[in-house]
Amino acid sequence: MRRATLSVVYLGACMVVAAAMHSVPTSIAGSMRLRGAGAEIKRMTSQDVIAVYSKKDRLRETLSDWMRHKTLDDPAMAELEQIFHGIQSACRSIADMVGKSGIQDMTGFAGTGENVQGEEQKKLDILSNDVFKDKLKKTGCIAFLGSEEEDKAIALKGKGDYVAVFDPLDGSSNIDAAISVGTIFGIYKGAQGKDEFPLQCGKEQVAAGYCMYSTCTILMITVGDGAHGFTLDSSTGEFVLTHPDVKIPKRGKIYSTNQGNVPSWPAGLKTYFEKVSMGDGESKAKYSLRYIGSMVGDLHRTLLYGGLFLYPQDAKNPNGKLRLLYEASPMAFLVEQAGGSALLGPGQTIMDVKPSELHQRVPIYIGSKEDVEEVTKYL
Ligand code: FDP
Repeated sequence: MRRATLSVVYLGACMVVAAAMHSVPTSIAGSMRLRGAGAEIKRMTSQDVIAVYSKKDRLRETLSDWMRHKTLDDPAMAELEQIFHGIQSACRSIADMVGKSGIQDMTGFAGTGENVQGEEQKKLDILSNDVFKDKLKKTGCIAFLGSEEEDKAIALKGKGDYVAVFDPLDGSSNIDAAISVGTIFGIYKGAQGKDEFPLQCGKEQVAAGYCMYSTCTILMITVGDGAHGFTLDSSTGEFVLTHPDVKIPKRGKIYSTNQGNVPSWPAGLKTYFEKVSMGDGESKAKYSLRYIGSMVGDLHRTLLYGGLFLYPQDAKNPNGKLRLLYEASPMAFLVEQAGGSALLGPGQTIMDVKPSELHQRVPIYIGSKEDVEEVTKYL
């Protein structure tokens, strides 16, 4: 074999060994091999490969590290750190179930009939609910749980002062078509000494977030100091910081809604959509419609690209469709932390609404500040 060919073989072997020993993604190893296979062959050692990989990926901060640092700065965060440990673990399991649902007979309806929301439960709704409840219970820090899939709030025997509300698998009507779905959660304090689930408004939340199960699994969270996104690295099982301190653009060019409901919406909204889609709104930009029909997916895009997500009141749902406690309020907290806004009407912030019951619904207009202000002028 010629010397140059031998070097290529040697380099390739290093990549394979390094990839196997240190989980170097084959894409990285591959791109290095291709670059080396040009006219001038550069000999790289496995140490070189590891150095590149370590710098770029291995040394990224994980969610566990991030929460640890928070607790080191403020020991009062210790229980919240435990809660996030449970949330991460639940989200990993749900991501795994969602990914395998098609091959493990976990798609379709559970056959349990409708839940308290009047919606038929999917198998994965039930499984995800069980996982999320179990992982939160095991933290020992939570006194009450409220879930979309449970008729009533659950009182736990733990001594904690925390309350967790969640929708374990939002957007589950999409699941059989392998479209993005997600988990949404909000965390409150103030349970100690209470016999009943304490209903609190969104601004009392101490943490909130969502986990999106899509082409990758992303956990977007806030503990009140910005919105931060962590992506699941499936080779290590860790959520790594990929979206630090997300800021939503002040204005976008996308609106996201079920436009099929326009005829039964407040009349002004029809005018709003006509204007922005013609480039005749306040920004003079021509808007596009993007609607997945899965709140977590639609909100994630809105957070990153800017624009507006809305689910208004309509003839069928006079108070809107989305639930205040475990959909609207956690998303409002996150979006506000990213510099956006979440209203249920002109000047009425979602975070200020005092809930009257666990499954209460609210209309929602959420996203870029200027877009939310503009659309609510039409109500
Ligand atoms: P789903 O019913 O599939 O669980 O809250 C429920 C939700 O999805 C949201 O994720 C989504 O934004 C909305 O309902 C979709 O509702 P429409 O089908 O009425 O558009």
